[in-house]
Amino acid sequence: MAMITGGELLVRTLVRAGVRNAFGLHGAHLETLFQSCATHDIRIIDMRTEVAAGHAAEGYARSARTLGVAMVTAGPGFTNAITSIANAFLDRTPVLYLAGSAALRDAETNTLQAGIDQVAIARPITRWAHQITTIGEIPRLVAHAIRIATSGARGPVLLDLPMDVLISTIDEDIARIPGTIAIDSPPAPNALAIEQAIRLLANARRPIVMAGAGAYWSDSSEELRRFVEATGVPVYSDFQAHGLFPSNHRLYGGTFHKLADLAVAEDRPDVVLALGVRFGLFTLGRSERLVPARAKIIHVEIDPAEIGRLKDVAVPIVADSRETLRALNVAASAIRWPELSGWQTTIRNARAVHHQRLSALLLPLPHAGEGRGEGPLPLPLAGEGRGEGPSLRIHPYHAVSTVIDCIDDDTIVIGDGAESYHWLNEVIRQNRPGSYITHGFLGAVGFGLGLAIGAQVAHPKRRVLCVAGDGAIGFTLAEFDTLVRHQLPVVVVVMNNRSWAASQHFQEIVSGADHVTGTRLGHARYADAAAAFGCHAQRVTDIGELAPAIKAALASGKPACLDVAIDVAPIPPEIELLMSRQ
Ligand SMILES: Cc1ncc(C[n+]2csc(CCOP(=O)(O)OP(=O)(O)O)c2C)c(N)n1
Repeated sequence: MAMITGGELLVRTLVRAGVRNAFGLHGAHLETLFQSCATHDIRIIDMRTEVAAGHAAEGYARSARTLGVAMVTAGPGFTNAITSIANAFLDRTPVLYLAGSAALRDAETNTLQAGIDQVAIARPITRWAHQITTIGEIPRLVAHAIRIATSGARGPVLLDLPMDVLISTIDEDIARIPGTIAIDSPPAPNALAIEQAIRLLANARRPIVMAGAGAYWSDSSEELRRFVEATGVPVYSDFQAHGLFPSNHRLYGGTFHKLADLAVAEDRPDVVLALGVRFGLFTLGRSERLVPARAKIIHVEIDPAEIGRLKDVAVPIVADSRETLRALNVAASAIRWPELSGWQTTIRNARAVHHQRLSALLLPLPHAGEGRGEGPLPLPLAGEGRGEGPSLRIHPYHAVSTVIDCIDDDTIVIGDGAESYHWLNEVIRQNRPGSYITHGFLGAVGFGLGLAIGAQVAHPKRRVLCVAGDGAIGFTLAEFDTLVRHQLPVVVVVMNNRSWAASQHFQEIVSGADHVTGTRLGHARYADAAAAFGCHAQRVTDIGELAPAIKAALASGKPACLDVAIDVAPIPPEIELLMSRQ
């Protein structure tokens, strides 16, 4: 007979569930967890703020398609993690948040880091939140939390762990850990619905597949490719499903927003197979700019509440995307599929025209001071243009194109900021799923460095590159220290336009160019800040320096920061589309 602590029992349950890494920031309330993680070789990536630790757990979960774990201490540790919990909730990312809390016996004593009901706060932004009050129940409740987080419509769960429960002890022979923790049993579609779907698709003249986050989480790349090869139906994807279908495939149309390029009525989709798509922000809400009202929708979604939310659905299928594709592939093989080459050419042409329009933006190169709202700034940029008249700043499209041209297919790209990531959306191309992680429904600026840390821990052999606005990177600057301490060679590209550009442009459009207020940033030297933490760092002021700088950053094998002088004037096409939506 051996006695073990609640913390030890919890960590043994995590080990049984296959957890190898966790992200957190210490507090006395978590001490047993930290000690037992060390005993069991669960690596804790100790970070500089809980908000980034939460985002790192999200980045880990999203890039590895698995459970992420974040450990945050009682009170302020928990409250700092709220943005991440909300982000994971809206994007359905499976993260287990383990939050310390005051000892149960200290209830209502005005004790340290207590007095707030963490479970009540977490409940509306988790799939399940619960306080564990008895040591013997730890394995059962941890297993329950993990099952909820990782199955069905996934999402975050929170366990509130009172300090006296974690430090109390139990005979290890009594504390049984469940044999089965995660469930792998994705729901299959109904046979009649598959028949209806196949009939609609086979009779369509302009069918498309829209692949959403559900298609990514159900790991449907192979089945999707088989379906497209058998039927010739072109594919669009949202950001979470980016790379699920190769970006360079002749039947790939682009991200959902590119559907807006199919402007002529007779060139728009008539049947849509929406795989794991949640209609809303990324399909332009109620607007018909992307999916016309008369298009017949076959909507495959694991959560029935998503079906019919914004669009009438011809064939509802409440099931897993991969299981549905499997059934569609069986049915598709018995059918002669119509010739779709005209429709495929329309989509390819739309893609080419979009690309040409963007390329034209770079000729001639715009100058700082000529662009909308840039205006003369009171101080010259440090190390640049001092007393030499206006400096040339780099067009954001030129910058992101150069960045993408310098990385290989295997690189995981994180998009943060606002306009920065909208520009990135225009050029990102990938052949592997889970390799582009960017904003979801919460739109939480500042989450990029945390996400990048999680992705790099999940994929130590792959390169991770984070593109962030200067506003965004400021949220978690101290995480450059985490990169250095944990030897995570993430390359960060700061799109330094000395502005919260999306906010500034919004003001210019809505309130007028003379009413820009509270949205400019100063002359911060992000490369110097990162260098002070021990990163490889370089300031880039000329487009010709950018590619060599990226290559040098990658070759350094160290965490790196490139601070790139970006022209604030250009507005990304996606923002124009969002601003003009009906
Ligand atoms: C946490 C958070 N605070 C504020 C906002 C509102 N907001 C949306 S876009 C934006 C500007 C982002 O600026 P920056 O990170 O510099 O990126 P840029 O637009 O310049 O590429 C802000 C402040 C937000 N979405 N999230």
